[in-house]
Formats: sequence, C-alpha cells, structure tokens
Amino acid sequence: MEVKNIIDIFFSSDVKLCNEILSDKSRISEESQKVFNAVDLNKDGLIDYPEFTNLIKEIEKRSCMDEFEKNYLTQDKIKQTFDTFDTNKDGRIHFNEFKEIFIDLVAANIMAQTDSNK
Ligand SMILES: [Ca+2]
Ligand SMILES: [Ca+2]
Repeated sequence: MEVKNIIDIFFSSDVKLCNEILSDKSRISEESQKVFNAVDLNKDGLIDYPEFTNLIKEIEKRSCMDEFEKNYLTQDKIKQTFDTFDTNKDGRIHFNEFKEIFIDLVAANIMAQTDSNK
C-alpha cells in the first residue's frame, strides 16, 4: 500500500477511529507497523531522512492538517522534527521511535478535526 493511501486512512475525518487506535496499545503497534512499512520505501527496516521528508510532504497535502502544517512545513522544521524523533541520534528512525511519531500524528489529527468542527 502506498504512503498516501495509508495516510488517507489515518488522517481521515474519522476522529472516532483515531481515538479507538490511540486508546488501544496493541492497535497502535499494529497500525503503526503498517504505516512504517509503507514509509520505509527501500525496505531496510529504518526510516531515513528522505523517507521521512516524503511522509511529511504527504501529510502537508491534507487540508485538515492546518495546525500541523504551520508547525512542520519548512525544511528546517522537518529536520528538527526528524532529529526530535531520532532519539538515539543515529540518523535513522527505528520502529520504536516511529511509533512515538505515529501517536503524535494521530493525536494532532484529532485536534485538527476537533478544531474544524467548532
Ligand atoms: Ca528505509
Ligand atoms: Ca534513531
């Protein structure tokens, strides 16, 4: 499955689904693994900076992610975000590191959806 298709699912307007995923630890592992595999384009089990940039670019295209866009749009911000999630600073994002990003992204989507419903 392509990255953009997966993001379409997880960054849909389905806040209920997002909340369900966030409230279930095994579901988080399962769903984040699927996304990780799609983002890991060269299938080496790690997400490098170009792959991460690709993911962020796909997220940027989602109109519902206004707040997220504002915070993550620039290259500097993408690099900063990458470094933040690369907790052991080896220049690659491992699955355990990615899982934290995934949780943040789903949570950000819930916030964005909640805001747009006001
Ligand atoms: Ca990779
Ligand atoms: Ca790392």
